[in-house]
Amino acid sequence: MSPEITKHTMKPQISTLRHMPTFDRYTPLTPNLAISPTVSVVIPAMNEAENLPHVFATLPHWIHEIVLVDGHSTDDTVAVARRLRPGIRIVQQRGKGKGDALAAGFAACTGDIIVMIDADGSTDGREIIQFVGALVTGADFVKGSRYASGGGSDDLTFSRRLGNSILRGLVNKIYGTKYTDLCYGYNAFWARHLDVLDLDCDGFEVETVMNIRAAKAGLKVHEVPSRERSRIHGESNLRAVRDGWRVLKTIMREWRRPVPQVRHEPATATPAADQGAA
Ligand SMILES: Nc1nc2c(ncn2[C@@H]2O[C@H](COP(=O)(O)OP(=O)(O)OP(=O)(O)O)[C@@H](O)[C@H]2O)c(=O)[nH]1
Ligand SMILES: [Mg+2]
Repeated sequence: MSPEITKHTMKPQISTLRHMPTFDRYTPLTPNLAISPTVSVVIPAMNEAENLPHVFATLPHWIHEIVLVDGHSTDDTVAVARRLRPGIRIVQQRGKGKGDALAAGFAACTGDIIVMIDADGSTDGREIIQFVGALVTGADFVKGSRYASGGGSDDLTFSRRLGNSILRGLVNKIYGTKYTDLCYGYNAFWARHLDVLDLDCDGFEVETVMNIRAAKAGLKVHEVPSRERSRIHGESNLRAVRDGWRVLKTIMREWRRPVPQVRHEPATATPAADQGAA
């Protein structure tokens, strides 16, 4: 490295330092990493009382809030959630479906970052740090991917794999994306992008809507590998043909939808705003 470059990179970045949050705003996640944004976790849950202890046991201690969206459960979902986490925020969804539940949960969040995970024990809260890590280092929207290297699924049957692969291929072709997964319930994003996502769908097409709108708006989308387990107790609410058809109609409908406007990063510098020293 030439002496000039060394000198240049050693300069303190005054403009960045000026916008750094004060020390007390940082939450340590590991001995090597502390972040200033707060993290909300949204969990849609319909009759998942038996699974909640497993799900909550994987959630990291540094989460700012858990928002559980109850889908008119007829079991003890809400009571179990309150017993396990007395500080939990419960949102009762008004309508029906996972999309409707997530929209209600997102609207109730107070964190800077929103992570969505399932309540059936299939998604592991210990992966949240990877989603958050990608966001604080530059991503706007982070997709969990079961097909990325290091990811996987115990839950995908042959027909679901085939359906997901056809629908994903269609999205990549139409919207110019390079997604390796499409219909997966583990995702995270900066809360300021909620306007871009502008959720207005009811069912399991919700992840497709989010993925397409993020791409159309030009958000920086990263994928992180994720390992999906089979649900622990209870039965799936997904109906492959019905919901696959809904996803297909969504892919076509979104094509004609106007491109949403992105809200840019505020002046407070995160590493995302760090343009580098050179
Ligand atoms: N609040 C609410 N949650 C829902 C609704 N439908 C599904 N969920 C939750 O959304 C998550 C995903 O639903 P699942 O039934 O597991 O569907 P899936 O993961 O696509 O299907 P499987 O792979 O078979 O488990 C779970 O936490 C459900 O409890 C709903 O109408 N309202
Ligand atoms: Mg599931």
